[in-house]
Amino acid sequence: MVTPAAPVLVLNGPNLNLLGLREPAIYGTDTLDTIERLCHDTGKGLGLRVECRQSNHEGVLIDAVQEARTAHRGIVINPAGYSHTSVALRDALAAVGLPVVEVHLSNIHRREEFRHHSYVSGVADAVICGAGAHGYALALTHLARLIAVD
Ligand code: CA2
Repeated sequence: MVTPAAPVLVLNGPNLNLLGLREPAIYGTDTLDTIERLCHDTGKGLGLRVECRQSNHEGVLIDAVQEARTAHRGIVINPAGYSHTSVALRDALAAVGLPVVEVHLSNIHRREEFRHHSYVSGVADAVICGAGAHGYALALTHLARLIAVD
């Protein structure tokens, strides 16, 4: 029997479960559910199986990254607020040994100063920000290239 290729992980951080319900001027009107469907559809077109997870808890995100080491082929992550605070999440991503693409819906560089720095960016293979929900499709497309050359 041929073992099916492992999926890629799309990991969303704190408060992204509120997408579409508040702050549409900044984050758009798409819900997390819509974004996850976009990821599954984009993955299908790229020949990638996609698994999506969201958590509001730093430790749960870190556990998901650690588990991805053996269960997934790559990670697309929107660390949300933890981008700007979490050395622990950065350390987990640095150790995972998989291609990582960081995505942000908004252009974090056009926003408040405290959002300009992401701890995750220094360990990500690529960073996409400001493209809204489409950024996830771009991130998966790039992840597929990184996996292909691996
Ligand atoms: O632009 C992004 O994707 C962010 O990662 C979103 C984070 C923010 O802390 C980052 O600086 C940039 C916030 C996600 C919170 O999303 C909400 C959505 C609707 C209502 C309230 C929060």
